[in-house]
Amino acid sequence: IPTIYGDGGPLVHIPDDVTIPQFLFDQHHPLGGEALHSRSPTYFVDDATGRQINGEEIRARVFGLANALHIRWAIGNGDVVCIFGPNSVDYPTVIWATHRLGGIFTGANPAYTVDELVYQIQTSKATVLFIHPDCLKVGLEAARKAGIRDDRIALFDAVPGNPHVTIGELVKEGLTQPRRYVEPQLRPGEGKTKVALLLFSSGTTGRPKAVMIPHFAVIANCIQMKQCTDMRDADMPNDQKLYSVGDVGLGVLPFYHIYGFVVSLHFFLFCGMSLVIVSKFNFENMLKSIQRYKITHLTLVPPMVVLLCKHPAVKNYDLGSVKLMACGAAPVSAEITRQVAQVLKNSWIAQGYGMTEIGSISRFFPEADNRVGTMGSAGRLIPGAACRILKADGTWGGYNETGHLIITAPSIAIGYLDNPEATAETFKDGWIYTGDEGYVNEKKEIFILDRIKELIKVRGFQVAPAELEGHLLDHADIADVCVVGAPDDFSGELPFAFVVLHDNVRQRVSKSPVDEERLRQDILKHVSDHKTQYKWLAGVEFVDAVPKNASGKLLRRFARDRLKEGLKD
Ligand code: 4UV
Repeated sequence: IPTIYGDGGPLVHIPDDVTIPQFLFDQHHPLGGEALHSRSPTYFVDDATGRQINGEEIRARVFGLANALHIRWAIGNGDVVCIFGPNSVDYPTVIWATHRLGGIFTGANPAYTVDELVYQIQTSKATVLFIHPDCLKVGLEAARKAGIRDDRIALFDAVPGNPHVTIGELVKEGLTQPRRYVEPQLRPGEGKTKVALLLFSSGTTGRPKAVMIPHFAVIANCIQMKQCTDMRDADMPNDQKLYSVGDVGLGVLPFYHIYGFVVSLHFFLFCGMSLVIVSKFNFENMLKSIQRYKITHLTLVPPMVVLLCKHPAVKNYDLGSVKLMACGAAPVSAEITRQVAQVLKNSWIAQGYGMTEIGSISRFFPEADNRVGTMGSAGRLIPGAACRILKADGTWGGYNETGHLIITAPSIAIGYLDNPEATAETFKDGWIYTGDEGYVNEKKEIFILDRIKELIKVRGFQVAPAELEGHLLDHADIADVCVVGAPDDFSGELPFAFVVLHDNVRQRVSKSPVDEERLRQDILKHVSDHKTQYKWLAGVEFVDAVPKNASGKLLRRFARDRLKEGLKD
């Protein structure tokens, strides 16, 4: 089978007998991590307060929290700890303390509704919940419904009148007692099977599933990305290196998503960078932070890049410190790429393509005379990754041939938790069937042309059509439904529903435009009452039927074609 390999191989050694925090803080790897040991650099800066936290403090906090989690709740091998909150300087402490005990981290979107959080807690089998004060009400209600014991809830910060223990108290408790836990040591190879985190993805079809990501995958991804940039930096003078110790990254992408988790958090630290941690995205605040902290690396999603091009406030800030802007998680147009290069005049403009099931797949390899790479490309396949092209006729293609992108890398996940059927569909013989259609040119640049899986991407977030369809079918008036992504300039896509009403309802509303509009509003509300905002429907169209194949599978292309026609009828 023709296979296209990422440039810059062969890969250096990837340790397979350590956990993520052991790799970052306890080991000396030839490619990086030196800065984490040799001095006490600032790891994190709290964007809101300017508070700086250095490596020594983080290590102490991780130890204290791990000790307390063990003493209080006997957290150990395989136990799942859920974080429900935005990025914060304590967020990584919870992750690494969990890992030090052999536990597993799962992070939920802080904007989730009770139902959505209950689903994540139950699917991941979390038994401990850390809640940020901003999402206390939803967090507590979901914990009760999902069966998390009230004495296994901790808060990021104290809330007046609330009795739950805080991270600060736990850390103190753990630090004032002798070490009680024994940190599990992995056998050679065990890093590949030991799950570190459960992040959610709907894969090619169906509802969101917990992706089992092992320690080795995250470690491998950091090494792959570092090897790829080191190759280029080797010949560069110090002031032109892409990643240098002392650089400052913007930590605005959520740590509960693979992009923020591997790139902003772990990879940046591995490079010896500091991270400015932003809990709430606000565009003007972001501009202020770039200027205030002289941020050198931006890791963004397309709507943020669109704002950089179009927002009137941009001209009021000095963004000259930025030397690398990376955008990923959804497509960004060539026009926007061109425009943002005018805004960030000192910066390389990069695109990356990734997936929860693999992590980072491609990145931009800067070339001396070209700041933006090849227009329209999602970056070059990184060292260690390999790609095969499955063409529509079922045969395998080579360079420049379009087809389904089938990808492997040392960073691939193990599969979906408790879901062998979905795992078998996406993970085949060590290869991931990405559900993306595209091609790769001789420079190993990937071009994504279309998505053949069911997924909708709103501002980089996953929306599973099956989740919304299942919820819409609970509405008393709806007989059948098909949800697809409608193109949107800012968000990339927005969910749109084609709805088949029960006969009696259809007869009733077809006589009265007012009744029809009222029902449409009611359906929109049915979603907005139960789902977080980025899943809200942009519109509802009533149709007589949604086409299905003989086995009852929705033929979504009809809906997409209909949207393209502009719903003319
Ligand atoms: O599972 P997920 O939500 O994962 C992501 C991950 C994005 C990353 C991760 C690490 C990086 O270094 C980086 O640059 C980006 O989004 O959704 C996976 C699907 O999102 C679409 C594509 O359909 C994936 O299967 N997607 C992700 N990146 C791009 C993209 C892109 N650059 N262009 C087009 N589609």
